[in-house]
Amino acid sequence: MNGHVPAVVQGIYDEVVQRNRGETEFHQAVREVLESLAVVLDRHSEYTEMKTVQRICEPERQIIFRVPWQDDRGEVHINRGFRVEFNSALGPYKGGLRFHPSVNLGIVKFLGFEQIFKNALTGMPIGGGKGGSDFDPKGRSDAEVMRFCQSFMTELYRHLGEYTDVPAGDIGVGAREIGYLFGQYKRITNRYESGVLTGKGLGWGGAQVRTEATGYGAAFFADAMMKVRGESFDGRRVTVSGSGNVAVYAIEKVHQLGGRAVACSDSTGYVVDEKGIDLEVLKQVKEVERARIGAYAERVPSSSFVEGGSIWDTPCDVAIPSATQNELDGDAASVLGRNGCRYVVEGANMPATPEAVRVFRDAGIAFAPGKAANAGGVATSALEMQQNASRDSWTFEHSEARLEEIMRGIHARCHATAEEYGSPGDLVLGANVAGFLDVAEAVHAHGLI
Ligand code: NDP
Ligand code: 2IT
Repeated sequence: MNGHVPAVVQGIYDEVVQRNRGETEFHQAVREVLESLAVVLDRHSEYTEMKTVQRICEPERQIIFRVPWQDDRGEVHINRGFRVEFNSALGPYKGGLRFHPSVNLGIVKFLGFEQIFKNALTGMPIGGGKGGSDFDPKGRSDAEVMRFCQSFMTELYRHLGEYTDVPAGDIGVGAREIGYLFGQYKRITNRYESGVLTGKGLGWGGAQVRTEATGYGAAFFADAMMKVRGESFDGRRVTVSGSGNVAVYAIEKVHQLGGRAVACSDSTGYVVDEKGIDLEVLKQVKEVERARIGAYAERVPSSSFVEGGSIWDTPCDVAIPSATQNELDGDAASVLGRNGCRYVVEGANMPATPEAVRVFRDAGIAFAPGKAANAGGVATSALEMQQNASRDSWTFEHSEARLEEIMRGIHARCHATAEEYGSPGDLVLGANVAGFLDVAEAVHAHGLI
C-alpha cells in the first residue's frame, strides 16, 4: 500500500489479496477505499471490533453461470455470466451489466465494490452489485444479441426481483439489450415487474433522462468543482474519452454549460475537432450506425482521426475519462498536467490508475473519483424505480432538475467530508469516507449477518 496506513488497514488489504488471488482490479479498488478509511476507524472502534470493513469487502453472494447461444450461422458459443451481489445494507442490489470480452470475476467485483459506496452517495435506498459477461457484442446482429440476452436471463432471472436485485446497463449494454433482457424475464416469470431492470425504453417503463444521466451528471459534478474555485465551463477546452453512453451525454452537457469538447475516442483511436464535437454526427455514427469513431472524421472536415495513440495528448483544461478502467496512466497524467489541464473528472469507473491520481495530487489538479462523479446514472435508475413503484412518469425537466440537485449534493457532501476529516479538497477521501459511513452504519444496525 502507498502512504502511511495503520496495521489494521494493511492487514485487511493483505487478507483481501490473499482470498481473491489474481483479481487485480478488485485489489486496486479495495486499496483505494482502505487508504481513506484509517481516519474513520480512528473515530469508530465499533467498526474494528465488528470487522465491518472486512464484511463489506466480502460479497454477500457471487453467481457464475454458463451462457450457451447460437450465432446466425448455427455455430454454438459458450460464454460466462456473472452477477456479484455485493452489499444489500441500504437496499436491493443495484448496478449495471457489462458485456465485453475483458469481463472476468475480478472486474465484476471491482465494479460491484465501487457501486456500494457510489450508491450510498446518491442518498437513494439501493445496495451494490454488478454483473455481466465476456460476450463481445461487436459485429453481432440484433438477432444474435437477442439470443444471447435470452440465454443470459434464463439463468439470471431466478436471482433478480424489484426488492432483490435490479440490474441496468454498463459497457456493451444499452436500451436494446435491456429490452431483450426484460422481455425474457417477463416471459419466464409471467410478471410485468417494471422495477426489476432500469434503463428501459421510454414507452414501456423507462424514465426520462436515464439515457443522458451519467454523462450529464459528470458534467454537473465538474461544474460544481469549478464553482468552488470561482470558475466555470465558459470557454474551456474539454476532452472526453470514449464515445459511448457516458461520453456522448457528457459532451452534450459540457456544450450546454458553455464548454467546448474538442476530442473523443473509441478503442480504435480518437478524433480531434477544434470547432467542438458535432453531436448530431457523433450520435448518428455511434448510436444509429454503431460504427467506429473514424467515421466521424470522414464526415466532419474540421476534424481529424488519430489511429491508436492517446487522447490525453490533446491539450485541454478539463479531462473527463469515460471509456474504461485504467485508461489514463501516470504518463498520460503527466502529459495532461504539462499541457495545463486543471480538472480531471471520472465519467468511467476507475479510469485513472493510482499513479495518475498521485500525479494529479502532486500537480494540484482537481480530481473527482468515478464513484462520486458518475453516480448520476445509478441515481436516475433509482428515480426510475421510484416512478415504476408509483406507476408514475415524470417530465424531462423535472427529472433533470432532480439529477442536478443530486449531483451538486454529492459534490457538497464529498467536499465537506474531506474538510471534516482533515484533507480539504481531497474528493477521493471525501467520497470514500462519506459513502462508507452510510453503509457501515446500516451494516452495524443489521447485526452480524
Ligand atoms: P458504452 O459501451 O456505451 O461505451 C464504452 C466506450 O468506451 C466506447 O466508446 C468503447 O469503445 C470505449 N471502451 C470500452 N472499453 C474499452 C477498452 N478496453 N479500450 C478502449 N476503449 C474502450 O459504455 P458506457 O458509456 O455505458 O460506459 C463507459 C464507462 O462508464 C464504463 O467504465 C462504465 O462502467 C461507466 N459507467 C457507466 C454508466 C452508465 O450508466 N452507462 C454509469 C456509471 C459509470 P469501443 O466501442 O471501441 O469498445
Ligand atoms: O456503473 C454504474 O453506476 C452503472 N453502470 C449504472 C448502474 C445502474 O444501476 O444504473
